[in-house]
Amino acid sequence: MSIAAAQRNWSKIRGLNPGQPVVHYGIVLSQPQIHDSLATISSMAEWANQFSTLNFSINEPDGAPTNRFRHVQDLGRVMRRASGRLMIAQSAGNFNMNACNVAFGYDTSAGTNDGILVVGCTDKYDYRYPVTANPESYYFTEKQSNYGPCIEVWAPGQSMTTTVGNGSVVTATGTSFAAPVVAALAGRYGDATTRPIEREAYIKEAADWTGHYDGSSFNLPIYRAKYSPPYWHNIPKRLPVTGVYSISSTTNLNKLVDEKFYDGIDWNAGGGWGSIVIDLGSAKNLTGVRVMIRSSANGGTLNFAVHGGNTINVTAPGVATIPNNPIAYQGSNDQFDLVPYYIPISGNYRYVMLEASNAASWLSYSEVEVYGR
Ligand SMILES: [Ca+2]
Ligand SMILES: [Ca+2]
Repeated sequence: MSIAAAQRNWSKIRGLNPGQPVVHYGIVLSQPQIHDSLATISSMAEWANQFSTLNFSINEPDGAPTNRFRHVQDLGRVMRRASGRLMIAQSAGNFNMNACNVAFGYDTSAGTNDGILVVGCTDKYDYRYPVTANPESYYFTEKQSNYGPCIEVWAPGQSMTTTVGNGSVVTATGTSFAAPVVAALAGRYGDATTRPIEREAYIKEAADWTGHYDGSSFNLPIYRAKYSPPYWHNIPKRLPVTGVYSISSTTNLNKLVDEKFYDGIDWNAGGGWGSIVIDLGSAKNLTGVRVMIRSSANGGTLNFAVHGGNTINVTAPGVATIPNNPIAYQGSNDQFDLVPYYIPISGNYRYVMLEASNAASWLSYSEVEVYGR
């Protein structure tokens, strides 16, 4: 919290966004507690009508038998759930190992447009921080920042002055300090309507190469998070929606675009296949569709086809299709209840038709967003 929002305290403490409102959600580090807290805080954000940023300085301990933050594991899934509302900055861990083994990721890679950033930690010279002693009474001594393809951005976190529980000031090191730097930068962009993947795009566009590599077997370039004004970056934005149609079911059509992900009032196709058409009001330069699914399955095939068009065939109130014109296909086999999918698309179209076939569950969405420029 001191990194993100502290007012100057004349003891070398000052946050990146002094005075920024922060909700602190302290928890016991058990799996049920982490799971429930992530679900609760994202639902609280929805209750408050806010899209915001979540700092998450937690990862698996060294030697953990399973990485529960993998995208298909329990904690990875609840992170994906929360990413509907909150851009998550997660610490990469401090064991000098591949962060894919202890933090969020898709086995061997990070995800673009998933609203989640795993953050590596640099020293003040922008190198991956070396082995650093910490004050043992407060922190473990950290081996070295984790590395690898699940890290999307880096930030400083070595030898940070910080206050501890009794109010004294210590110097400490770790990715736990780097993640809130990114969370604070992400929090500077936009407002309470700015979507997690928009914040993620700002951070990734603004990051610059340090000229250094991580020095691991991957030897990936170190991109440093920094702030630059939003107007420098022509990132894709969520597009306003003027109408929604479906030939599958017209019940709760408006709930697809009511900015609620977790309220339990959802559009349901009434079977395994369904189609919806989204009207953007005028032709837009499209970049992607993000859809939060509901599902009765844990795993199982879910296939999407996206069509673009500039004419619509309305046959009854709320019932319409557009001519077949596929602009993207995406298959998945990692479906769970309340996880989002991002489907990249391109072209200039007013109407977007999203067809999906679910082999493992009824087909249902709690929210759909279309992005473009
Ligand atoms: Ca990401
Ligand atoms: Ca909704």
